[in-house]
Amino acid sequence: MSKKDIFCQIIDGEIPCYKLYEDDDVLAFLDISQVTKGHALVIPKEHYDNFLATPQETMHKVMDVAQRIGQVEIKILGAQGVNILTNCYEAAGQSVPHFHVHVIPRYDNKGGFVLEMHSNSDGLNLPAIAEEIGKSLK
Ligand code: DGP
Repeated sequence: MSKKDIFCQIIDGEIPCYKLYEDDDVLAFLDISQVTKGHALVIPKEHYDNFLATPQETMHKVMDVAQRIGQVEIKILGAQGVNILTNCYEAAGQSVPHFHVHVIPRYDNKGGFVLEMHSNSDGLNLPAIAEEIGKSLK
């Protein structure tokens, strides 16, 4: 049998966490590596490797809790903004292979999290790219 990932161990109570919310399908807790105060993780209790591999109904339940935590962090923690993100596969920075959504409150843009997206569109054929992706979504 393959080894349980760390979030399955948290769900099963084998590893402690600072729990924020729990229902039959979803668990939310503080990320052990707080990039800003209140950095939360939201996960499905059933194991799926990442967002892309998660059935729609479960994904919606996880995102619903992520939205509510973001709203609370603005209202109660005094955050000025929130980043909500999920990494899929190692190439995108995923280190725990169990679907999880980061909810990262932002305070005047201070803290340990810098999200930088640099424009890199030189030489790209945008109509062809849109056609290639779009035709698979029909
Ligand atoms: P990612 O890089 O997107 O796969 O994020 C994984 C996050 O999980 C990372 O920010 C640190 C957090 N993490 C790893 N191990 C534990 C743990 O044992 N407890 C908690 N609360 N968080 C953990």
